[in-house]
Amino acid sequence: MEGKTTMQINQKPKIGIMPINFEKMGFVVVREHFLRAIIDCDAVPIMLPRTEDRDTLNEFINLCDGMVFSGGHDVNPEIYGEEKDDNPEFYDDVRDVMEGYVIDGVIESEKPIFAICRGMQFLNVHFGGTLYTDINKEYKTDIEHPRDHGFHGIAHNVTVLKGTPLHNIIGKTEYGVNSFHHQAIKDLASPFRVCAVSEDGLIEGVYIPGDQYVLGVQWHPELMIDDDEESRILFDSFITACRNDMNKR
Ligand SMILES: [Mn+2]
Repeated sequence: MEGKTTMQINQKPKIGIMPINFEKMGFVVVREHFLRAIIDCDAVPIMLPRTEDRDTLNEFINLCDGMVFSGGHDVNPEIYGEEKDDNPEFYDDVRDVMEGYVIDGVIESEKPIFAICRGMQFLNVHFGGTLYTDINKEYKTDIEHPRDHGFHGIAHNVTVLKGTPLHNIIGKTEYGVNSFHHQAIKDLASPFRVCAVSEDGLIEGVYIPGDQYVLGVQWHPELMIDDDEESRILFDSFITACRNDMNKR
């Protein structure tokens, strides 16, 4: 194509995001904040289709340089041996199945993982951990974790544990976060270590030690990114890991 400007392709890391089922309207959706956060970090967001089809999911696992396991429906408690709440709208069995499959694929291919809220909870359950199905009923606390306080509002503080990747990334030991969850990690699955804890002792951040970037947070940094420096730094660290891995491949 001499004399013409060739479009540059395959320069930016491609970041997969789990879909959320919006059944009433026949849509699957992602929160727009994720798209903006990823584009702002000079990467390309790609929403996965909501499907259990393994061939399709394999294509996306291969295509993506990193994976965001985003928030969404509750994890079906039957997966960790508890009873379902009576509201079927809480759950998305297709997402539970596809997410488990994608986690295995991304772990096997050693690509970076950033898990948020439900994403972190599901990761823990997938590796054999358990959850509080409803914090309000099962955990004594004065903090309102399922709080309706707007996207940016700080609901509670977390203590970020020194020496953990999260502390290395954001460089703070006390940090204010939002909170939109009524499930929470109860028993931590064996590959994980805790990196953040809320004031009432709930696990709010986890990671897997080792070379692969696997980080989960219970809050929603994508919603705080416009006016919270640390949220931007968090996304940037994840995308940087994706870019570095991509360049090695
Ligand atoms: Mn919380």
